[in-house]
Amino acid sequence: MTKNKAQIVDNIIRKSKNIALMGHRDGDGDCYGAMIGLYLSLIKLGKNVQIYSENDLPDSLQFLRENNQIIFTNKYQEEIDCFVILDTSDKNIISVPSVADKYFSDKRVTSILLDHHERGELAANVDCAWVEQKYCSTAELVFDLIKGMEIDIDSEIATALLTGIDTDTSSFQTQNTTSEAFASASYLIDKGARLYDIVQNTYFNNTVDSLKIRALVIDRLVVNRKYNVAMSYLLNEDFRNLCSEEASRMIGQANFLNTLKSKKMIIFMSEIESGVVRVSLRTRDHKVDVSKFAKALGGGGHVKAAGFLIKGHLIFDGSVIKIV
Ligand SMILES: [Mn+2]
Repeated sequence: MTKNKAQIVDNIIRKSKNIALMGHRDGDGDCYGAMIGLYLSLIKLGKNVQIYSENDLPDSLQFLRENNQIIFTNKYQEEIDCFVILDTSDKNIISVPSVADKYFSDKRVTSILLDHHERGELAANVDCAWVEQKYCSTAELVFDLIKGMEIDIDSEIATALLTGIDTDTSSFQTQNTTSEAFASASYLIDKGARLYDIVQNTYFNNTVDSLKIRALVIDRLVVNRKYNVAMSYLLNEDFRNLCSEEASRMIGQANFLNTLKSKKMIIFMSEIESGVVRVSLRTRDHKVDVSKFAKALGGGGHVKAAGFLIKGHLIFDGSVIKIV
C-alpha cells in the first residue's frame, strides 16, 4: 500500500510544474517541518513551489528559514497544477480554506493528501490520499516519499523533517515513537539535521509571558474525581495582552498537563479567539481513545491526543467552567 501510494504521488509530482503546499490552522512543528522539507525537495526537482499559510512561522520555528528564503503566501494563483495538503485530514481546520476550495473545484489541479491522522473526509475529496497512521509524523511520511524519489536530502531538508518527527513525538516520548521513527531520525542526523537547534528552539523557548500563562493554567487546574479527569482553561482575555506567539503554545499546555500521574483524561480549553474555544484532549491511559470524543464533537486527532473547536465564550463562574 505504501509503495503504491508513494509511486502515485511520485508520478503526480513529476508531471506537475507549479505546486502549492498547505497545512492546517495554527501549524505546529510537524506541519511546517513537513511542508518546508517537501518545499526544499521539490525546488531541487526544478518545480515552482508555494507554501500557503494564514500565519507566518511561529518564533519557535524561525530557525527553519535561517539558511533559506522561504516566503509564505495566502493568495490564490491560477497557474497551480498540483495541490498538496499536509498533516490534516480535517477540512474544517485547513490553513487557507478559500484558496483550498478553488483548487479542489479546479479540474486542472491534481490534489494530494499526505497525513498521519485518522482518515477524514478530506481523503475522499482529493485525487490521491496517502494517509497512514503508522507514521509518527507527516514529516516521516514525507521523508519516505522523497527518499523513494531519490532526492538528495541536504542538511536543511533533514532539519525540517527532523523537526516534525521530534515535535510530534515530544522528543521520542509518545506512543507513536516507533523504531522506524528512530531510524528515520538517525538517517536525517547523518544528513546533517541540526537536532540541537531543533530542541533548543522548540523546548527551551519559554518567555516570562509564557511561564506566567503556565502559572495560570496550573492555578486553574481542577480534577473531576468521579471520572478522574483533569481540566484547566485559558480565557480570551488571558491572551489579549500577549503577543500571538503565546497563543500558539496551547498545545504545549495540554501536553504539559498530560504529565499528571494516573488521570484518565486531560481536557484543556482555551478561547483562542473571541467566540472560538479550542478543546484539547490528552490521555496516557491505554484503555482511553480521546479521538472518539473529539470526532463525536466535530474534531479529530489521534488515539492519545485529539481536539475539537466549539463556538462560544469560555466562562468560569467560580465553580463550573462553561462554554456559552
Ligand atoms: Mn502531525
